[in-house]
Amino acid sequence: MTTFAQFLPEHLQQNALPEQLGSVLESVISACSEISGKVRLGALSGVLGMAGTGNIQGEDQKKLDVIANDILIRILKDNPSVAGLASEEEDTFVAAHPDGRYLVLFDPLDGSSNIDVNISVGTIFSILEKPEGDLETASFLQKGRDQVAAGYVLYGPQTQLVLTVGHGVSVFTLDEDGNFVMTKENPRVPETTKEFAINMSNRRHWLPPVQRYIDELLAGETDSRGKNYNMRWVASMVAEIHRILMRGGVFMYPQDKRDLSKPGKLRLMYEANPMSLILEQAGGAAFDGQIDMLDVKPVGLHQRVAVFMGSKEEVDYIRKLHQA
Ligand code: AHM
Ligand code: MG
Repeated sequence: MTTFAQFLPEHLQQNALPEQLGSVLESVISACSEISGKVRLGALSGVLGMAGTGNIQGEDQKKLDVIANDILIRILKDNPSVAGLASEEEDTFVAAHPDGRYLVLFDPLDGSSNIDVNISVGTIFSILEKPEGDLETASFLQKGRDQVAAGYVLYGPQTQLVLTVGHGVSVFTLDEDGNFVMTKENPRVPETTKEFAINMSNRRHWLPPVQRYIDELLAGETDSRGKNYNMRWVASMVAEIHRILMRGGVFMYPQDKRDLSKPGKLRLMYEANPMSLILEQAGGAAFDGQIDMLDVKPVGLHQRVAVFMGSKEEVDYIRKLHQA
């Protein structure tokens, strides 16, 4: 059997990835291969449509949200190195093996609104070391900077795995035999960009720094930025971040005025942190409106956060507008 480690770039093999971490990654990846199979067949495997259930955040679940969640939990719970799991689709954490060394957090199928219309979706995951002592919610509440690995699998025209274990980023493509083969080593997010991603329909609800930033981008070369910008919005964070990793750009989901008790839409532990680690490892940046995303001290498993991430020059500029 070909193991995942064989596909790791040489520098990671030499850096002796702890064996147990390698095994947890293999479990995540094997779950994602299975999910990829379901996503690819769509209506042919009867997986499209609503599940008729809701998650803790009051969002309706699609059948594939539930299937992807069940696959990840089943495979990860089977791995003795996994101490516990936290999922966007579960109310509380799931305990696994008391002697396990790692905690795995995930959004099983991000971008659910795209499932039934055959547009890219993805799985996002984050791996932390379990602190000493009994497993409790607080065990998971570690800063993004403490992640020992993070990644996503994009179910797009190709199924691709993007992974960091803290030494740069590697990109793998799922081949016909079900193996993830490395197809790009250390992609770098261009520091400058002319492309942004935001859900413009929320424009009237944004806070002043974001209103001003987008006004400047839309004014293009006629205003202070001195160049014209292009916009993309897939409504699938994995697709968006992958585009930014490959060719630069800035992705935003800001807080808005509708409900000031909610700092944003996206979740810190399952979406913002893993994506921020990947982008930082590729030379990009991530900010929550106040500080670097990876320095945010989590207070809850399902905590939401404002998100600005991607090409460094844009994120730094957004930071300046927020500090003004
Ligand atoms: P989900 O986890 O329920 O799928 O929500 C996350 C998704 C992101 O992938 C995407 O960036 C965003 O929600 C799109 O939101 P909107 O539909 O408001 O544009
Ligand atoms: Mg999500």
